[in-house]
Amino acid sequence: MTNQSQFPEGFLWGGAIAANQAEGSYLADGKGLTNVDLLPAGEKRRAMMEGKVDSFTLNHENFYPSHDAIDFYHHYKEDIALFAEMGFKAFRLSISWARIFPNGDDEQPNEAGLAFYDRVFDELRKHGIEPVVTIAHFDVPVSLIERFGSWKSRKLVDLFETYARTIFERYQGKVKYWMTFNEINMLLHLPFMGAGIVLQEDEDRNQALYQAAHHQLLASAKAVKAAREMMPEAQIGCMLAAGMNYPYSCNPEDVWKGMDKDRESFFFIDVQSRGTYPGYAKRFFKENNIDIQMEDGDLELLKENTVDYIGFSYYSSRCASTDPEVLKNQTSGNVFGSVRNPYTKVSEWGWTIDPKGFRITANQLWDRYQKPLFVVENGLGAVDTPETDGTIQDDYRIAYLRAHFKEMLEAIEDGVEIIGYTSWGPIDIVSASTGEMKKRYGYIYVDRNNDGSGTLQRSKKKSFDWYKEVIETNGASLEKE
Ligand code: BGP
Repeated sequence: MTNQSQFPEGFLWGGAIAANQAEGSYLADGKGLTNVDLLPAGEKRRAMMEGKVDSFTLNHENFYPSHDAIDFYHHYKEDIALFAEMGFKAFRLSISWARIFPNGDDEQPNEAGLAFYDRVFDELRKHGIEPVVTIAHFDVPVSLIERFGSWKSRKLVDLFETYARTIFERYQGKVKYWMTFNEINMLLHLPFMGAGIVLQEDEDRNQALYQAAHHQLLASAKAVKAAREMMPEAQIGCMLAAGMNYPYSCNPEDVWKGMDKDRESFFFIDVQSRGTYPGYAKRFFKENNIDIQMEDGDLELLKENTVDYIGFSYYSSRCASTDPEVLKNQTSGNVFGSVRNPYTKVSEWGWTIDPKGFRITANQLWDRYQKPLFVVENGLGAVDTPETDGTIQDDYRIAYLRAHFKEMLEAIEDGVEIIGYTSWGPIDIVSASTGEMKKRYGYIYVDRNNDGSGTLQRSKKKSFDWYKEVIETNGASLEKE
């Protein structure tokens, strides 16, 4: 790092959560049930997230972590005050579709749901914190899944547009930064968790998923169009689960495989940001007998309504190999498994830790799209054990974040335009992939355990003051460490 390196003025430091992982109150004030509310903790979770779902009713033998989560629904004032104390400039949260339209297609929006987010946005504004809103962070009203098959159906495109227009109308003036679908590429990996899609055993998986992807891409473009019409000041982006696939070796076969794997994710952003279906996708569709049903005007809609910025999450880089021996050695990392990289460490959950990969990925996205980037998720999921005096000495988290911040600064020095950074789970929340509370990302500890026990009391970890200083000095404090 050079002496001159610094984060741009007005850099949006903050944190990010999702409705279903934080709010709890899963049926309060008229909210409808969502796909995520059906995901139990424990062994059954994974298969359901992947699309193997045989019932849409709750089973009282299961524990469902989203139902109460950390009760942000009632603790939001206290939590936002703590974020303000850390000096947050931005806070990313999602709106739960089913709080606004409990069945997804109700005649009228649910006023109590709308009023909740009004209260949250007003509280953020009171503290000078810019809300960054994800319109859909994985959740779909169950009613739409049961009646239409969720995003497999084109019906959802217009219903999503109505939902988006409703919240734009209500919150314009309060919210400037919007994002359409969280980690849109998750649809290919965890279709039920990511998009409410159930797959039958005899169903052509690719056909179903890419048709659903087309519907989400249309819905995203319609939301962009509506945002432009209704809120000329707004910035609306897409959101990618990012992390480059390195070729495991310089064997050209491995290099090609890495590129191919990256394109599996870039496909979505290529459409959302460049506005056209890329040639490699058309070839993939042809070779796999995928026939995307389109209507007149679809391609124009996509072309004319591209995003303003690229939001992305970065937790891990990945490795691609064609060598069967190498392929045996796998590791996880934000859901997408990958060959284990011998040069990097992994977290307690097996996620690759690769700060340099953050710089590489940011450069890769910038080179490809030439649009401002917004890092809307990054962080370390770890077990935190309170000391006897109740303090939490999370030096491992500080080390992870420090290394990533330094690489983010390098990317900025490389010329990459990054407008902000919201770390994942600034307050401990439920893990999306495992449903655990034990996998913690926060600067703020929440006394809640995997089985739902605990007082929900909030307390500051060591990283709280550390992040506060980073924000206060706009990153200059990193120089002295
Ligand atoms: C991303 C999701 C988040 C979040 C994060 C961490 O995929 O957008 O919702 O949870 O990953 O994952 P986990 O909670 O499984 O540790």
